Amino acid sequence: MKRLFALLATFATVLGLTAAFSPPAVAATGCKVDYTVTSQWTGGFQAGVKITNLGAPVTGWTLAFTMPAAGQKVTQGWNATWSQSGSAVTVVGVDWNRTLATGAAADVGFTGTFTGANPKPTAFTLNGVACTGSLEEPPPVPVDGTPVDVNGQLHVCGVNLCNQHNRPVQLRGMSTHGIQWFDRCYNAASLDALADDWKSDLFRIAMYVQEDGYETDPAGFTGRVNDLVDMAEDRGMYAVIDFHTLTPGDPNFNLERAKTFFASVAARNAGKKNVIYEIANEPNGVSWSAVKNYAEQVIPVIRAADPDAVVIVGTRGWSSLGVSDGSNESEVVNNPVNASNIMYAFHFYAASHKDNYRAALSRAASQLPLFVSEFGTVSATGGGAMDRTSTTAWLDLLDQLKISYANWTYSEAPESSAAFKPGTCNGSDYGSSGVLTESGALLKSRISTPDSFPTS
Ligand code: IDC
Repeated sequence: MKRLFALLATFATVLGLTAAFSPPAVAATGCKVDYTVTSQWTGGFQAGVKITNLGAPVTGWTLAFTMPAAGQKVTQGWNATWSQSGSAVTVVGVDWNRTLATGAAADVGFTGTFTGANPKPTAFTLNGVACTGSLEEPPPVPVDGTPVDVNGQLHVCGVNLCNQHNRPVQLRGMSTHGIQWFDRCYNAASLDALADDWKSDLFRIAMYVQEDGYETDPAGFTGRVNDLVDMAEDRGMYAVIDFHTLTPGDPNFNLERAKTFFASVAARNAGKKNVIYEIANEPNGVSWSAVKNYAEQVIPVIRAADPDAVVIVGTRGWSSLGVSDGSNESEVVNNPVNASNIMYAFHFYAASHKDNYRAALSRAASQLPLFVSEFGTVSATGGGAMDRTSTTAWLDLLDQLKISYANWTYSEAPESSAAFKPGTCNGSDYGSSGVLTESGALLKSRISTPDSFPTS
């Protein structure tokens, strides 16, 4: 017997089959791969790979595939451990997605480079079994309950926003305009429409500090923010309390106001599960170290009153992770805010901010927890033509990376970033095609698709 084994082993080695004598990988009897290039630019691209296990449940998986063209290289992957040797790419599931029941899927993705052509990869295998499955995708099963019912208290886990089941979630929703100007747009009917018709998961409350905002009436604005938090909570939506600093761009200008404001709203809302604090909308004209210093003074004030809420920290260059100031995410990666359970804001305006911003977000997404707490479909002025192509590329990327977002604005402001036509807020219709702008119609179509929040 021993002799036979040795003989077989020798024979196998000659044939290059030593792996046959290793402990068997957990077998899958079938699989399906959906490969989608979500965005492509000169010499670079981003792709999503959805792996569906059609075989027996697996407790660990390795996806392998071949890059057909010589210049195709994976530069950065996410939601798995990625490696490449020549044309062979290997993708190994990580802690939270390595178990796949029959029919379950894992979403992974990567950014890559290419020279010349960028053909679709071939020869996908899952644990060594060819992925030839072509079962129709079942439509996502809408879960019962509101976003807050299903997800409960959120927290940051790794680079993701996670729900009460410790699973990554993406929240999709809308931001108010400045509540000092468009308060009339936030009432029972508009919040009902946002929750029921738009099926929004979150509502960002943009409380400007200057420009006739908070500084003119701290008690009044604090009260109004709290009322809007309650209105969101009543409808099962998350509320982002946005301390909307903009001009001046150094958040330290408002440090004392921020401490006063957040001490108050954090104490008042500590018992709620739906509140996320955003401490500085868009730092600009200021160094990252100054923003970090501000954050490290404001976050403890929030934690003292509300220890478990997620906090979003603005980033340099109008929350572009420094990109709009000629820097990039490395200044944050190398010098992160000294606090836990925080995310970093990334803002973009689709007609102004394109491939290099998408590339920065893609790189940063595997290293930093990111939250797109504001973006527009138009130019950074809030006006100009809607850029459908760029907006779609952005939203596909955010969906792929499970990055939460809020769109500027759920308002009737006379500018193309607003979702409603002027005059809408005099009425009670906040959802039909007659009241929506081009941007509003696009956002409603994106936000209202079923959520697929993990429930266990
Ligand atoms: C814009 C509003 C506009 C207002 C202006 C000044 O759309 O009506 O006059 O602010 O307050 C941001 C800011 C956000 C801007 C928006 C569009 O966070 O306050 O709103 N924008 O310019 N960053 C990038 C773009």
